Amino acid sequence: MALQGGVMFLDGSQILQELSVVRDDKLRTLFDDAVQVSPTQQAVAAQCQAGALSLLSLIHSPMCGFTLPSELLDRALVAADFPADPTTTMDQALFCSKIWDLWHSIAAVLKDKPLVITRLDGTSIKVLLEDEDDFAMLAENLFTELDVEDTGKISPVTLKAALLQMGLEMGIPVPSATEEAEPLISLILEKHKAVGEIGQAQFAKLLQEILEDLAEHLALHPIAVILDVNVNNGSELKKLLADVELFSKVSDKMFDDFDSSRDGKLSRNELRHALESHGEEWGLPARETNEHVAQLYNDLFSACDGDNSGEIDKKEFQSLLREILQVFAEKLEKNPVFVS
Ligand SMILES: [Ca+2]
Ligand SMILES: [Ca+2]
Repeated sequence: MALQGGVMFLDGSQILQELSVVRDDKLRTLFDDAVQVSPTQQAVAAQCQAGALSLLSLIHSPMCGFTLPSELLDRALVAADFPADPTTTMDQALFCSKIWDLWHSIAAVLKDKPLVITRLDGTSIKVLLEDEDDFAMLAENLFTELDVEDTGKISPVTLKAALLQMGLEMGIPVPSATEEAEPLISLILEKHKAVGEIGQAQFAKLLQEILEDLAEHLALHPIAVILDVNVNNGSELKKLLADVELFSKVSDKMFDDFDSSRDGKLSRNELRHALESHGEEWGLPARETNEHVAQLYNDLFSACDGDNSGEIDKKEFQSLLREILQVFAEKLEKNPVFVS
């Protein structure tokens, strides 16, 4: 599992790796568990999904308490042709093979749309508390913001708002990121309940106690949260490249846009105009910048004009575009780009 700056990158390869060592008897045990939980045959299928999830525990992930987003699981269930009807009965062999398919589907879905996960284990909260000046400043700012009427007193219920405002960035589990946040925060706030309105000093003291408690709890029971970032790992590009028909369409559409004379050929000028008109959005240097850049544009034309006819036809354009996009796809696979 790739660790990048405290985040984990779940792209399905971890599941495939673990599945390669899962033995049949593990799957059969899952079936037995499912039957035991619900002895009736009809209920077995309903338990299959739970069984499938419990396979997560077989996948030795350092992430504690991580569950797949239901939307992702639903996609995988459909892809694996997993019986959606809870009255479907499955025997052991079918159950095992379906679970197996489901996990491969989950890996495939993750490959398409990897998840970026971070682990809240109280470390960042502790770091924050260690620096007394920083913490005092934070508490003061939060208090000022919450004291909207500027009375110097706030209701203790606003402590929750303070925590939410600190948010994931400071290592606080928030309900928008994890289901575990709400009960945990309620539990801890309940322990540090204040009566009546509180002033700034008391607010800072309470907040510190709450954070200490929260950090301690997270250290014992870390929570994995999915970060709201998209990952471009080149898989979309690869799909485009693999789909010959679609790729042709995309390439021809681009070609037609570039071919202003509509003669089905790109002249040197047409390619130059096309690149220049998109230059800024693509981050290309202007052709006039210097001789070296002008040469680059010439070289690109020559590279594209495979038969040296002085013009680029659709086929030549397509093969160059393919080459360029392939390089992008490979680079993105090695170094995915995170987009917030
Ligand atoms: Ca033309
Ligand atoms: Ca040519």
